[in-house]
Amino acid sequence: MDREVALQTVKVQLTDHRYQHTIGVMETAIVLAKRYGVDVKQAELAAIFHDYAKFRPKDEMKQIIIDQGMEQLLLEFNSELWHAPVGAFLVEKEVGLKDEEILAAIRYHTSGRIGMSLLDKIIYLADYIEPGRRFPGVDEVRNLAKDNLNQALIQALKNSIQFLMKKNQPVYPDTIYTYNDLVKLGRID
Ligand code: DGI
Ligand code: FE
Ligand code: FE
Repeated sequence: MDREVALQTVKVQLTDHRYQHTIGVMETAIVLAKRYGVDVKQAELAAIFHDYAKFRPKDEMKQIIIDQGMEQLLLEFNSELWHAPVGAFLVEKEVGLKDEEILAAIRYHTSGRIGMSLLDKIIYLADYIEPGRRFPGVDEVRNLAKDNLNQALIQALKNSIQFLMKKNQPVYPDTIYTYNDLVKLGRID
């Protein structure tokens, strides 16, 4: 799918602010894809559609999670987590995009997953470090992303988990599993 067609398709689903974020994620994902040898077209499309379902009503997302037999545990956690798997479903159904690797990167862009693909990692990180993001610790992750994708990801996950814990919020298990998976990967023993 052509970039301009994809952008027009997603623009009507989003607020202006979220569309600008999407452009930032796309540009960042392309830089990371070139740096780490990932297909640039896949990174571009996954980035463009990653927040496709962000503004769907909660009731609609909940029904999709139930009807499609998605992980029901999602329903017990923050509804902010829902737009990722629901987005992957809707991008296939409504946009007709069928590339499973792109759909997986969309599906796991909020929670992460054990065994993240390079494309998953690039979308997760691009979402976290795109130029519009301003929060404590983001510059450290931006710098790490220049030469160590896994270290950057570990730092981003650590920040997110700490952020949730500081607010006494529950942490979705997959986010912790992803963190553990990557930390174990880096161990020598
Ligand atoms: O959709 P975006 O705002 O661009 O970013 P995102 O898809 O990474 O969504 C992150 C939001 O999800 C953020 O407000 C924190 C919230 N959240 C709630 N519980 C969890 C969580 N994020 C993660 N990774 N894990 C959680 O358990
Ligand atoms: Fe998102
Ligand atoms: Fe996003």
